Amino acid sequence: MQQDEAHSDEDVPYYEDVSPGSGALPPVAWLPGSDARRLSLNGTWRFRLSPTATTEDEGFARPEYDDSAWAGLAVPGHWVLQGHGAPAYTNTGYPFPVDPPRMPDENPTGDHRYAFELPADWPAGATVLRFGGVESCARVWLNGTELGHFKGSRLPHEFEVGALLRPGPNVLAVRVHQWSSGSYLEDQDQWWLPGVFREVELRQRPEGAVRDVFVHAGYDHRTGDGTLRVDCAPAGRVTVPELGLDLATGESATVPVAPWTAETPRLYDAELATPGERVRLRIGFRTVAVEDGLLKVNGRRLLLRGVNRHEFHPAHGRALTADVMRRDLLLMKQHNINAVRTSHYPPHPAFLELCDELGLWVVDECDLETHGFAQQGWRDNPVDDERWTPALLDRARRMVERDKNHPSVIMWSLGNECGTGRGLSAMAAWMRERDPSRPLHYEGDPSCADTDVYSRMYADHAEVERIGRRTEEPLRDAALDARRRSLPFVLCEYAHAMGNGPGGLSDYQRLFETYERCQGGFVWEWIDHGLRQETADGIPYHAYGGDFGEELHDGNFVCDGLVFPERTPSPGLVEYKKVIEPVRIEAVGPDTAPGAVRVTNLQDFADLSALVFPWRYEVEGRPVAEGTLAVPPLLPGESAELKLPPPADSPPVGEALWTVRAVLAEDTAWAAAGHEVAWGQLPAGPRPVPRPLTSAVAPRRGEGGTIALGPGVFDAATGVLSGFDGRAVTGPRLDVWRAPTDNDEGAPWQPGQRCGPEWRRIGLHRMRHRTDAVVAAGDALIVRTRVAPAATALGFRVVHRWTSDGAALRVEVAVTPEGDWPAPLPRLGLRMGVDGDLSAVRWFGGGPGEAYPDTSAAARVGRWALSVDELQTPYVRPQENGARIGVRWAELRRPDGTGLRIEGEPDFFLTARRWTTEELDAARHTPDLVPGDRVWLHLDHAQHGIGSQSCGPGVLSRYRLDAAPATFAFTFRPAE
Ligand code: IPT
Repeated sequence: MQQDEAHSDEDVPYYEDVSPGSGALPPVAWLPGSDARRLSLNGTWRFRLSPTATTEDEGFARPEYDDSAWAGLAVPGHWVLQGHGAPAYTNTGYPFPVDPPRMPDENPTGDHRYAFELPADWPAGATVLRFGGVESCARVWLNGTELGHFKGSRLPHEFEVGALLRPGPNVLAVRVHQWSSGSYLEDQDQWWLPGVFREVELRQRPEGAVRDVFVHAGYDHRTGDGTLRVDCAPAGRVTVPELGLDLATGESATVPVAPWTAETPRLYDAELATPGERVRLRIGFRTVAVEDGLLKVNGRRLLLRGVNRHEFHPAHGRALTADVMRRDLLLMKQHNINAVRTSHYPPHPAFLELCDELGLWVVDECDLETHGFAQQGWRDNPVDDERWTPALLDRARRMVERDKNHPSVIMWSLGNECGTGRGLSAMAAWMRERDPSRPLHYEGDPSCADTDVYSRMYADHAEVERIGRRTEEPLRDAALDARRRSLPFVLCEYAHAMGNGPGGLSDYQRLFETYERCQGGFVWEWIDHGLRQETADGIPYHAYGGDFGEELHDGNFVCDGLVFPERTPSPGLVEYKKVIEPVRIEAVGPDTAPGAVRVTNLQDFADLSALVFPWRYEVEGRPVAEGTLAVPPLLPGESAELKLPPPADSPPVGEALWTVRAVLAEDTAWAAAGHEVAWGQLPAGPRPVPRPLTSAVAPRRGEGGTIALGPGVFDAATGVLSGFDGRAVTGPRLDVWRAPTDNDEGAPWQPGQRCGPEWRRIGLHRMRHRTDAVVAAGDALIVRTRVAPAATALGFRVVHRWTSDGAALRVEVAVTPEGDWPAPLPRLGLRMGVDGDLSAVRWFGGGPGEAYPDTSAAARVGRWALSVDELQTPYVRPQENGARIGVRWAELRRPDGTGLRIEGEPDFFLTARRWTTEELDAARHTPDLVPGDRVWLHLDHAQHGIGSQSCGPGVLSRYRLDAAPATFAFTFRPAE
């Protein structure tokens, strides 16, 4: 067959060639504060979508083209979120055939036009047209003249347009292809969202204006001096009034300064003046170094309490406003987070400005991921193919040049999950040369040949411990191994926050605090990427992969954040806040009556003078006394032991606890005075043993095949409680099933047993109950049952021993597993249905939020009150949720105040909801959960831990719920 010349490899169209683009200006620093004119081109543009890229009609770029039939489109924005086409989610698989750099004919292409008026007084001369970010390839015309094209979605691109601008009306035309060669480099785990999603603007460039500036501001912790040098083209002067500095660019000055750290984000206002422009700079003095095997800033080891942050908004995708960025950062600071990895691309530059201002350590990551090539053993990986190196270098340059002046950026990251190769090494070499002041990060190369820190994702606790001891498995190459073993260690991703979880955070934190090499990490990830949708009847919910009819998708793997899509904190964030608290408050002395508290400053730079320490003494959750603890302004790493005043009521009547909190003494940029940073609780005496219920009445035969015992009525045939205090109840019966969480389900590639699938295989979701005996034995009613799934000999023998004092009813439950259980149990407890109007819950125990065995750090003992509805955690994909831990007693009341009180021996997990576990398990989205006429209560003696197996290690052995004999009891009373 003749080769068709028009389709030879050499002839690929611009959007498929491997070049980074054509016609754009070299990348420079982002300089928001300038006295040169700017004109925003954001607004409602005109838009037309074509299904393919091969549209020949370029006439649309002509100013006079009639676009009146086109739709309106908000820019910045993604067209797929504005009614044109649909978003699509894949994790690692490319949603197009892997044949780099080619793309299928179906390549949605959006033609954009924007007519704008240039102000009459806009100065003649140079003007730059700046695109903050366009996914994935844009070809640009101004007033009919083509400027060029570019790829590199989350990177800025600028064109010189001064000669093309005209006073009055101008027309900008942009053709955007959803798919391009660049898409092969942008295989990040997120929605594919084409469009002009960051701002577009004109920047006037006066004669003698700043072309580029590089601020070098180091800090010498030995002398307390900062050294400033500002390199600029063209030359000019820099003034820093607060430091009395006035120096030429290129010249350096050393003066005493207050350093910049994430804890103390001290910025100095400065001005750079060149012949044509005045630019505001905000200078933070700090020095980053890898020294003595540690990552240090200003001479001190850092502990990174980080998150991975994608740019995401549930309605606008990656088009974020400054308010949304600020909201993220305020939430992070308020939850003790001190570091962000900008996974997996440079964020909007305004975000970094905010990081400078509010104080966060930033790992700025390049817009590069080629994960889909892993499926073919990295064959044809662009990262190891010289033809792609210019594109890779272009991405490295665009990031470093744009972001080089931010004190918050302490490391450059080459990208994410792109294997290894010559292109990556070339990027690293260029970055080192251009900016030797920042260490390099990249996780995907185990040899660490190009990096300055050893970084891993999802390593389990045991491995992190080995790394901490520097006894990890060696690399085959001895020299590389020795080098890697000398590097500091970070977990660039850990604790997969998908659905309920992550579990095991405290256990990681203990390792980071024990081994200096382990310098913390970044939870995966900050936010659930659920897209805001409505059902046909207007019920809001969040969509995930597959909800837009994608033929290939990865479901709800895109919802794995510490905040829900609308940026409300999930229990995982509350847990993380407690685990990473920068001050530790703990008991010293005997467990039951410590009497003294140890306060430790876990910060790296600041003393404790910004905090005050209120305490409170509570009995049965009721405040009895309070005051303020005088804590000295401890330096980082220091601790002090302080006595608490002796309780006035000793011995207390009930369970007595001290709660000591660390709160902000004064307003800060990120939270108001009084904001709680850390807390600790100490018992003030032994926990009282619940009063035994004296059985005073005996079971007797009732009417219609029932047995009565005190306030309880039982079905004589099954022995199941059917009434309590004159109201119908269902159960309680033994229950071991929970609606598997994402972490229970586990990811197929994770090692170890995946609980969810195993539980279903055993049949825990379809247990059968058999009654073996319902007998009176003195004052007690004994009910023996066997609870087991079909097709197996596995099961549980259960003995219920019911007694009553006439007013209350107590059941003692003894459970004996039968058979060789191949998996842990989801839960072990009783399930019971009660009246649906028992909707107000009060309890004394752990709260106020959800907690499971390995997610319980944030649960504090107190008296809490929430409605049944408020007890639910609205995970984007419904799953087990809402347990309250360590519950001593709980009361459920009707609006008229009557209700039911449940006391546990020992304390228990309480879960209450308006649907059954089976309904919860079947639900795919929140609107699938429809309240029934019952409240279903789970009174659990135990729960299996949560772990992080949706993309990490499973439940640690100490949090496993293995099938084993157990006894526990509950007392039911009418609420008083
Ligand atoms: C890791 C990715 O880096 C991240 O983008 C995200 O996909 C995360 O996993 C899971 O949510 S890669 C994984 C295969 C370990």
